[in-house]
Amino acid sequence: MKILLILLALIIPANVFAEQIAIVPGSANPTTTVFYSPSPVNVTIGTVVNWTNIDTTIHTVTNQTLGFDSNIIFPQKSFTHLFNQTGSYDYYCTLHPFMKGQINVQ
Ligand SMILES: [Cu+2]
Repeated sequence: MKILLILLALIIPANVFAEQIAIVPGSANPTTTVFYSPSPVNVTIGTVVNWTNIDTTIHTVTNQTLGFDSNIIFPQKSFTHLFNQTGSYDYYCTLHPFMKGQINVQ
């Protein structure tokens, strides 16, 4: 049993890929050109995407088909989502609908 747990501990982190996306300062301003950075992003199945809000106001990361929804992300807080199906996922901020991003899972 101990050996099995040790093996799992060794295997699981190796299969989890992580992608970092920043919600950039000034995103609440519609004249800003970049809201989520980077975007679009291409990732492989099994990637955990982590969005961190480095702006000074609240935002969300919401999939248009409600596949995922961060709810309110306060400044300096983050939201993660595991992508385990291929597809192109558009998302936006429900508070500032002009803020749009895209994740492509291959
Ligand atoms: Cu927002």
